[in-house]
Amino acid sequence: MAHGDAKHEQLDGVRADPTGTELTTQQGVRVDHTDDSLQAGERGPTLLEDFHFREKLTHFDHERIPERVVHARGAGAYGHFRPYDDWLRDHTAAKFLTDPEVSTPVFVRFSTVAGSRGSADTVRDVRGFATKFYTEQGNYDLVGNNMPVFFIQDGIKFPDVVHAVKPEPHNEIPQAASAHDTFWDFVSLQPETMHMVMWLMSDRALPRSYRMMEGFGVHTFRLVNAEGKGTFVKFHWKPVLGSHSLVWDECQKIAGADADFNRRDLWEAIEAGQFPEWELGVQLVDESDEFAFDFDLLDPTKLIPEEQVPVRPVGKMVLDRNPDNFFAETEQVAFHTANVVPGIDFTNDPLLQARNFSYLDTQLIRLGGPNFAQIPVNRPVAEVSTNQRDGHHQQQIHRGRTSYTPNSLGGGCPAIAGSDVFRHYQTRVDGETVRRRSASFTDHHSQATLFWNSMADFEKDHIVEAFRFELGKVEHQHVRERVLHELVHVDRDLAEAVAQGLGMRAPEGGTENHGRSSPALSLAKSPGSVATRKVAVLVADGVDATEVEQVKRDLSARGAVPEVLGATHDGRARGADGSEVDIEVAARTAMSVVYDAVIVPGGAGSARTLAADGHAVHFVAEAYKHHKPVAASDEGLEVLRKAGITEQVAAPVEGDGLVAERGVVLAAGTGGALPGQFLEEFAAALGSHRVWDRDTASIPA
Ligand code: HDE
Repeated sequence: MAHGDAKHEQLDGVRADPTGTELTTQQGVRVDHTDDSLQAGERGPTLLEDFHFREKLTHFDHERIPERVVHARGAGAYGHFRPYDDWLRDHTAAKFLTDPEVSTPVFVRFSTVAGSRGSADTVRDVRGFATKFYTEQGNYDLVGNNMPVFFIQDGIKFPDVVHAVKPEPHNEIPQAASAHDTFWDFVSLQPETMHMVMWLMSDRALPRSYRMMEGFGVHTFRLVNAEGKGTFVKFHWKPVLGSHSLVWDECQKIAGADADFNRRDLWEAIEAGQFPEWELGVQLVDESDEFAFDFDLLDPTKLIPEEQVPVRPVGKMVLDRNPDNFFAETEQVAFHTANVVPGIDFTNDPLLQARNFSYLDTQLIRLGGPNFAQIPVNRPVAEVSTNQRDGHHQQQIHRGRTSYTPNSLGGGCPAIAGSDVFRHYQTRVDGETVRRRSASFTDHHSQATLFWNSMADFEKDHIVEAFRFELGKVEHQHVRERVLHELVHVDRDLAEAVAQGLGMRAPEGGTENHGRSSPALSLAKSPGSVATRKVAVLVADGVDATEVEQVKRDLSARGAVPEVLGATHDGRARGADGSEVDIEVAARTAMSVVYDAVIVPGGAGSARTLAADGHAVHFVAEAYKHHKPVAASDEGLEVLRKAGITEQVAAPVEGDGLVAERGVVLAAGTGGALPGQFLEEFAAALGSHRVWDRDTASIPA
C-alpha cells in the first residue's frame, strides 16, 4: 500500500502555526507587554521577578546547538521515492526498493563540507547528498556525496583530512576553502587523496544547482535478498535535469552576490512547483566477482567505471515540499550510515565501518542526548517500541512497570519480532589483529589518471586552472613541489601545465599514462533542459515591448524563468510603442552571475540607455565570459557591440538576418517581432547549459 504521505500526516501533529493566536509565556500565561522589562522606577534596575523577561532571554541564550563538525551548511527538502518495478527483488529484501506500489517519504539534505553554517554556497568543495527514507521497515539513510570516491581509505584518517581542510587553527582562515597550505600539505603527504583531489579540482566541485548534480553512496554496500544471498552494490543518484556546473570566476562572484545561491535555487524551484527529480541507480557485482577488478571493492578511493558495470535504474525520487522551519527540520535532521533496513547491509570498507561509529556519536553531542530519534524530522513512520528509557528531552510517556527483556509483568512486551526483522549478513571473519593497510589498497594514481583521461578539453582546462589557483594560494614552496611530484604520477601534461602556471617546473620521473578512460565521468554530454533556467532580459525606457512579451511567453512556456531587469523608478519601463513593461528585478541589485543567460531586446531608446550604462555592458560581457548564451535583437546589438561580443562572432550581421554562433544569437530587421528561429536557437543554447567552444580570454569581466 502506498504510504507517501505518512510522514507528513505524522508531522502535522507537531506543526505549529501562530496565525490567530495571542502571545503567551512558555507556561501559557498570556502576555500583553513584551517591549519593556519590569523595573524599579522608570530609570531603575530590572527586577528578577520579571519571569517573562528571564524566560525570553534564557531561551534566546540557548537557541544555538553545535553546528555539524563537517557538512555544517546545508539545505533540505521533503519528497518521496518509488521504484519503477520489482526487478531488484532478486537481490534485496528491502520493500521500498522493490514494490512499485509503495511510495516512500524522504527527507534530503544537501550540503557543503568545509564551511561553517553561514558560509557561501558556491565554494569549491564536495557536496553532501544525504537521504533519509522513512520506510515501512524503519528508517534507511543513504548518506552520500556528489563525488563517487573519498579522500582517504580508513576512517581513522578522517580527523586529519578534516583538520587539514578546515580554516587553519591559529587564525581561522580561510573559510570554506581548500586553497591553503594545510590542505595541500596533507594531500601531498597522503597520496591516496589524489583521485578525490582530481574530482575536487574539477567542475564537479562547483554545481550549478543541487538539482543538477549526481549523488553517490561512495562505499560498496551489500544488498541481501530474502534467502540471505548477498550482492555488492554501489548507489547512484542521477538528476533528471542533467549534471551541470558553474565556472570558478562565477562562483567567487556569486559568493558575494548571493551567498545562498544553491539553497535559494532549491527552495525556489520547489515553491514554483518545478520539483527536482533524481533516478536511483545501482551497480551490482556478484559476490563471486569480488576480486575481478584491478582495485579493491572495499577501497573507497576507487569507483567502478560505468562502462564496466552499468548503472541500472531502480526508481525515482521527487522533492516536492520545503521544510516549514529550517532549524527544526534541516538543522535537526540526524543521518547515520548505520540506519539500514532488512535487505541492505555493510561491507568491510574501513571508511564505512568508521562512519557507522561516528554518526551516532556526533548526534549525541549535536542534538544533546540519546533521544534525538524522537525529534519530529527524525521519527520513523514505522512503529517504534524499545526498552530504552529516560535521557535528556524524553518526549514519550512510557507506561507500565517493565523496561526490560525478558519480562512477564509487562506481558512479555515488546515481544521479540517474529518477521521482517533485520539480520546481519553472515560472513566469515578470520584474521590476525593488525594495524595495517591491505596491499590491495596501494594503487593511488591509476583512477586519478582515468578521471583525467575522461575529461573533455574544457574540463581539463578547468582542472589545470583550479590547481593553479589553489596552489597559487599556498605559501610554502616545498608543498607546491610535493604536489607536482604527485601530479606526474597522474599525467605529465597535467603536471607540466600546472607547473607552468605556477612558474615552476614539473619534476622528472612519474608514471606513464595508461590511456584508459571512462566517458561517463565527463559532464560534457550530460542531458540538458531549459527547465528552471533563469534568463535576464535587460530593458530600459524605449524597449520593444512586443519582443519582451514574446521572450517572456516563449521561455516560460518552455519551463525557463525569464526575469525583466531594469531601473527601479516606478517599477515599469515605457515601451517604444507607449505600452508599459513590468520590471521584475532592479538591475542595480543584480549580477549576471545569478542568471543562466541574457537577452537584450530591440528598441532604440532602451539600447542607447543600456549601451551607455557600464553596469549593463558589464552584465552582458560577464555572461559571455562565463560561456552563457547571449542574445540581442536590432538596436539591442549595440549593447553586445559595446561589450566586445559581436567582434567574437565570425558571421557579421548585415541587414536583415539571424546569426546563431557559439551561443550568441543575433537578429536584425525584426520589425518588432522576434523570428521563431531566434527563440529556438536561444533555447537550444540554453538547454546545452554553457557554450564551451568560445575564446573568452580577451573579454574583460
Ligand atoms: Fe560524513 N560525517 N564522515 N561522509 N557526512 C558527517 O555527521 C564521517 C564521509 C556525509 O546532511 C557527520 O551528522 C566520518 C563520506 C554527509 O546531516 C560526522 C567519515 C561521505 C554528511 C561524519 C566520513 C560522507 C556527513 C557530521 C570517514 C560520503 C552530512 C554531522 C570515516 C559517502 C549529513 C553528522 C547531513 C556528516 C563523519 C566520510 C557524507 C561527523 C568519520 C565518505 C552527506 O558524523
